[in-house]
Amino acid sequence: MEDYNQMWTDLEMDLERHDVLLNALPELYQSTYLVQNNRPRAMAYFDFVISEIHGLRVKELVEHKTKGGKIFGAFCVYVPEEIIVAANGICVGLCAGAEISIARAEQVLPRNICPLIKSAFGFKLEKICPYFQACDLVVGETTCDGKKKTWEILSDYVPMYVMELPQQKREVDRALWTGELLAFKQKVEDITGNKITASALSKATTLLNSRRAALKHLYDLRKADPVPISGLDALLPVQVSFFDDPLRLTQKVNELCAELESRINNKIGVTPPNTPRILISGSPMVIPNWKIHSIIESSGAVVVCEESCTGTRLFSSLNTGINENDLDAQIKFIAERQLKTNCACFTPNEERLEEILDLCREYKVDGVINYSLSFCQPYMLEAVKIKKYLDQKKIPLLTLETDYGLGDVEQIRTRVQAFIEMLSKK
Ligand code: BJ8
Repeated sequence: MEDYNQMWTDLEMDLERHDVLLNALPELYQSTYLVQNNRPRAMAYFDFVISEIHGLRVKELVEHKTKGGKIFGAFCVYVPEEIIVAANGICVGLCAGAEISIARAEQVLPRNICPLIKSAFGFKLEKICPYFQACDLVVGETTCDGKKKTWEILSDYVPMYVMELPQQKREVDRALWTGELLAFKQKVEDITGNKITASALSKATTLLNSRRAALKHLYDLRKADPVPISGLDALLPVQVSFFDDPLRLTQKVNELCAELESRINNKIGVTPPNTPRILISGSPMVIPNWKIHSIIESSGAVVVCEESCTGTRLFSSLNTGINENDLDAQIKFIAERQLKTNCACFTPNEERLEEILDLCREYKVDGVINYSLSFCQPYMLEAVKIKKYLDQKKIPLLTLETDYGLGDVEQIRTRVQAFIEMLSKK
């Protein structure tokens, strides 16, 4: 591996703490990913990305900056990447899934907020995330209270811009969100110095639509029985898509899909027939948060779908309204596409219940595991409605709440094993 110390130093990182973070990853990856049998060959690219997680891609970001390009950090799929790309910017996801930075974050933030927020905030405080360090602007949004109030504090450390996301989907909310997109477009133009044209926006939309379509194709292939890829392996391209080059990621996912198609044609699966098929629904799972998949798949079941922003919510609808000549119409279409993303921050959110049921049927799911990060109120509270709804549909549900620590792994494993055993007897 290339020596990136100079690059990290230039990004004003804390190299000692960063070493602690990076040194822990290979062992975790080995014991979670590389021990799996019968992995698709095309996963080699994603293994490589993980081995270079703070290297090659960051180097590309730095090169982009050297040429005058700007980097935007985001924490939510509601941040319109199309607008950033149309201004020749690069958007990277800054949500974090590692426990190492949480203690430092808790010196500033209250302890009882979700680990995703604390982990990311701690990354900035500790200066151990080169993606964070490379950002020219960090874009927050008013989704859950934890994020919303953290942005006020984070703005002491990094230039921030906050988008006001409505929590309902009425006409007035659509108008508000469209206005927010227009204001954001102006901000992106100011930061990059590039005017966003209708043609640039349509090109950016086409590019990101192709990434969404590739990921959707990957998920569609998981509907096969036997399933041609493990849940762990399928999750990784989604997680990587938050920071990798969109065009390259799309090509690599398409290569993976081609291999999976051939597996399906030859009836090659990663698990034996009748392995219980699980849908995970809930909070996002960010690298290196592979805990629940790992427990499920080492307990005799297979994860066939994630109803999550690191899953189907990332690509649930494509932006079909590309009008090369009309910028305002395109912005409206982006808003429409985004507002089909059923985050638990919306109320009411009946569409999400229906979406979960549809996914259960499409993926021939035996049971649902509702996953909430600790203190993630939107997803924990929505689990109450999901339980009632799935009970009526006679779909078994297990509800889990956990953080990034490994202290509860055995306790969760016991519950997951009992759930899978129950599914196997049905
Ligand atoms: S659209 S899911 S990416 S907000 S886990 S920080 S909700 S307390 S991440 Fe999300 Fe956008 Fe919604 Fe998707 Fe808060 Fe929950 Fe933490 Fe969360």
